[in-house]
Amino acid sequence: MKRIFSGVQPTGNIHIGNYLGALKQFVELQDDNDCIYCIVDLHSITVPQDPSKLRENILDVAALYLAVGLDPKKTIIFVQSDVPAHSELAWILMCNSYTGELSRMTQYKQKSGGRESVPSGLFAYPVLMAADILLYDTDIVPVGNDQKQHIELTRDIAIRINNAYGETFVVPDGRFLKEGARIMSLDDPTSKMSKSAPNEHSRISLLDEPSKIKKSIMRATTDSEGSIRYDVENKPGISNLLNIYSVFAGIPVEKLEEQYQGKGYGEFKKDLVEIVCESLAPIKGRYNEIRRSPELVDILKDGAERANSIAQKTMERVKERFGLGI
Ligand code: ATP
Ligand code: LTN
Repeated sequence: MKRIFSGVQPTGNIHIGNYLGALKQFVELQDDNDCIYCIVDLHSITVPQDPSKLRENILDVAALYLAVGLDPKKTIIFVQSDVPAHSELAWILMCNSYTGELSRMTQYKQKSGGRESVPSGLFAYPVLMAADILLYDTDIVPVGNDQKQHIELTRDIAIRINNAYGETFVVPDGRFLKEGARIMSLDDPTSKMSKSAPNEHSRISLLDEPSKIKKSIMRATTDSEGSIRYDVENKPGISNLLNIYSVFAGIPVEKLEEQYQGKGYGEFKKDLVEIVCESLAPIKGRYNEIRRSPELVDILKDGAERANSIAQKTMERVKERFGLGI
């Protein structure tokens, strides 16, 4: 049994990129592994959040975790700030990471660019992520491609501390899906689909209405060539749609290319609308049921208790290695 850990920020608009890159893997892994899935609220406050909205967003993600198929009997589901050891370990890791390596993180460069003042938390964000992972002796971290650099940093910090203080942390590996790892924006297929992009038609959120999904897909940027062919460099729009189709329908991209040979973008997009709507409808149905259920908070409380007891053990070990406390 491998230990699996991953997290999603409670920042609203969970989209099919988050689903295909991360959540879908979470579900696949839960039967044969020891899985812990977190709602990383401390990460979300690296940019300002409305407090009452944040709490709602936390419950939204928790309900979505369950709606996509996570089973709280098989996995631990909890909120990051309910386990104080995340912040505690992050400090210790911060003392063992360098400003040089943190300033090379592309997500930091993108998120801090153009700001007059940059919160230190935004800079330290990947160290908190490393703490999340190392706290649970994680073997595997299922994430989208955009997190590759953060996983590398986590490994570097773990190896560095193991070398300096003796075996302290398990060195984790990332797990990235071939097709869903990087779903691109529908209006600009050269940038990744994102929760925060201003154009709502750039993404498909898991709870979107079918009419909105139809509009977003029918408007999606393609090219003028007219043939349905996978070629990321020259045809990023169609390649992205082929990827989305392939993962939702479980049909390899090559098969889809054959199936749509000689057919137009309109027909392809219409079929894609149907596949996406059909796949998301049951998730939405379950979400509506779970979100209102009082059981949701109980699941998170139970998850936090179980996570806390694992985290405490790691902290004892870490403090002992570092000579901290009495
Ligand atoms: P966004 O950039 O959309 O605001 P995020 O990556 O900052 O989202 P999270 O909600 O924490 O924030 O991401 C959850 C998971 O979804 C992560 O594993 C991330 O790698 C993955 N993910 C995010 N966007 C995509 C995408 N476009 N394609 C595939 N995976 C993605
Ligand atoms: N940084 C990630 C979210 C995240 C995470 C984690 C993912 C925070 N802590 C631990 C995996 C493991 C993001 O922005 N998507």
